[in-house]
Amino acid sequence: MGEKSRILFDKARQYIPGGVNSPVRAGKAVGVDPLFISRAEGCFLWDAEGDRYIDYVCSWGPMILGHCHPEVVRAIEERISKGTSYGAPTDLEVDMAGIIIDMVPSMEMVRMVNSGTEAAMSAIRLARGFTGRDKIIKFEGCYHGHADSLLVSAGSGVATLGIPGSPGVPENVAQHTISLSFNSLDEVHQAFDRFGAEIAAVIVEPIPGNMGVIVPNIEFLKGLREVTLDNDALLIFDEVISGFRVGPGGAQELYGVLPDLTCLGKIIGGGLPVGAFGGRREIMERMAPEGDIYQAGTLSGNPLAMTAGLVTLKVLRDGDIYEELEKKGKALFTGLEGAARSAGLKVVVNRVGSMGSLFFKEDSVSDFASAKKSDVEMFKRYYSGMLEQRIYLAPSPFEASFLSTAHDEKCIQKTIDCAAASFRSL
Ligand code: KE4
Repeated sequence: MGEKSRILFDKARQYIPGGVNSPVRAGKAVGVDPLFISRAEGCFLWDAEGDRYIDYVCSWGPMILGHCHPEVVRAIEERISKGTSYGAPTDLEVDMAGIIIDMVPSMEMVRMVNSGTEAAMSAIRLARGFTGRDKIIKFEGCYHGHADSLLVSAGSGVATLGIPGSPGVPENVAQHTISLSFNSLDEVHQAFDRFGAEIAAVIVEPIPGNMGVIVPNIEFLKGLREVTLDNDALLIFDEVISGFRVGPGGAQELYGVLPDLTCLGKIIGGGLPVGAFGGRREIMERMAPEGDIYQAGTLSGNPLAMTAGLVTLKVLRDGDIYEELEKKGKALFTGLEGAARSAGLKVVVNRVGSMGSLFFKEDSVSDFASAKKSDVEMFKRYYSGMLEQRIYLAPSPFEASFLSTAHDEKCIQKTIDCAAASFRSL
């Protein structure tokens, strides 16, 4: 870490808990203090020292077109002269809702919010209000933001009631959440056998990105659709990461499984704060002011954020960038896997399109239990080795790396070469 970042971090810790406005940025999972970033362009970040890094965090997913995409920048520059926020509806929100509904197969109506947390929290409240039921099922290792109902760890046994995942989450809130193993349909059936008529919804990241990337068993996703339909419960896909990342219609289009509600975020803001939730019309019409289920937001549908998001989604809709991202994702992760094997290391690489993770582990990683068995200490050494060579990875073994359209062959090859050097030093 450079001197300027160190000074800034020392000062930040006096004013901000942990010196950061979101915990994972502090780098505790890898034992490395954070770089303070001064600017970004394309696939590059520059830290406070002015050193340039190849960026695979991409703001945790949003920057699929790279930083400072010219069309996005130009659109924001033009829009800002019209004001930043009105607290009143604009044509931009109509256009944004329209393009999201066009692109996401299950969407008939959508409500804009300001974060993925808000999207998931609102979708849960809507599911509970619509079904009149209180319990929800989530999966260990899946993260849906920090709303109380979703900061819950698994109970003692399969299909038992959840326990608070953080101080401040009341027991009586956690007990409405059942946390099961991803990719395990048996556990889901056991939970429905036990609590069926009380379960409002199942919420799942169809392609988990918060335990590292897990490639879903498609039969698992199809099974979730079936069991929720059989029990009059709703299926909620949290596509805050996978939405518009793995294809124009997200994981639901890729795998052909249509949920009742979808949570979105990250990419739809083009780097500005945006979330959204939506789905079947008969469900969404229960939202105030049309219906009786309340949710609100001062800056929801903010004109600048809509501008950045609209331009981003139009480029994704009208360009043929997903084939390019698939090629780049495959080149990078195949290269990393080959470099690790050449260094005699056993690694598991999980990838879907331009999102992927590398685990230091011999056999597969298909859920949180297997992800946690990977060698985290070795990941820390790999992470530091890459950072020293100015490759900026997510500071946790349980996060995804992302490519953008701005990552070119030269950067990808440099990254593979740096990884080879890092692997040899492990
Ligand atoms: P936000 O409230 O951070 O916008 O979104 C919450 C959220 C919801 N659903 C999924 C699938 C998510 O991945 C997230 C947020 N992702 C984390 C890291 N993977 C954001 C990084 C952070 O927490 O600082």
